[in-house]
Amino acid sequence: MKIMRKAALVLAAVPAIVFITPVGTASAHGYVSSPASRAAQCAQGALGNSCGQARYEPQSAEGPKGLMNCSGANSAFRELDNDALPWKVHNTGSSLTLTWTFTARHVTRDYEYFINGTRVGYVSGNNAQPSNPTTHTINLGGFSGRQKLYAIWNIGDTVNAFYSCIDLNINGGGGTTPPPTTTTTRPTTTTTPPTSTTQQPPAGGTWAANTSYAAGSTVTYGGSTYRCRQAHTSLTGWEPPNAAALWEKI
Ligand SMILES: [Cu+2]
Repeated sequence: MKIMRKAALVLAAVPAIVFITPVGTASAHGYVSSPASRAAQCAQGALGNSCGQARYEPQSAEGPKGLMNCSGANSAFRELDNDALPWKVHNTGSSLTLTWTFTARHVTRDYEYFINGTRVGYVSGNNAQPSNPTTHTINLGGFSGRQKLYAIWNIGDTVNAFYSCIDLNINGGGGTTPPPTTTTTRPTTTTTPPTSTTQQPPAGGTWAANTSYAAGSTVTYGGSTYRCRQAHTSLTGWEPPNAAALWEKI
């Protein structure tokens, strides 16, 4: 009788351990909570069910360092990369204060902020644990109008980073930023034939890991051709068919 009771106790204890562990791990990370990043808006329920896992874990858009996207190329968070969703846009001047909320204060290498490929902010993490929350003020420089700010938290003791995207309207421009008008003054006397300046995306040959790809470049893989959606350095596992956030089949 005594042995039976012991066995029942052990059996009851095992599932509890099995289920508690993954939940604890999954909740551990961080995101930009203010101004509300795309993931924060998802967690607030602002986009209903169109957010995938970000609705429940805004802090978990984790991926390898060096990406330029909102999901960390993590397919459970791919909705964050969708510019067509009705993201709330935050109006700001050229100085922007952001708040990171952490559910685990990982040792931090640094924070990087990018707009359109330009790094507009950098804060060292001194390879220390950040305080929670952590606030940064960055200068958005010459950018105006509708912009997507990439906020990246680079972890100090893993290969990974956490990605947040914040949709901004800088300096009240509104709408989309018009492309800069090039005022080329041509001498009227010489009638030079127009040189054909067809912008052909650079052909990158066959896809390879550990290669830096620019947005718009093309590669072949498995007999298909793909166009790079956003600049990144490739890694094994990010083959074009596996990384829809990075590669578009053409
Ligand atoms: Cu974590």
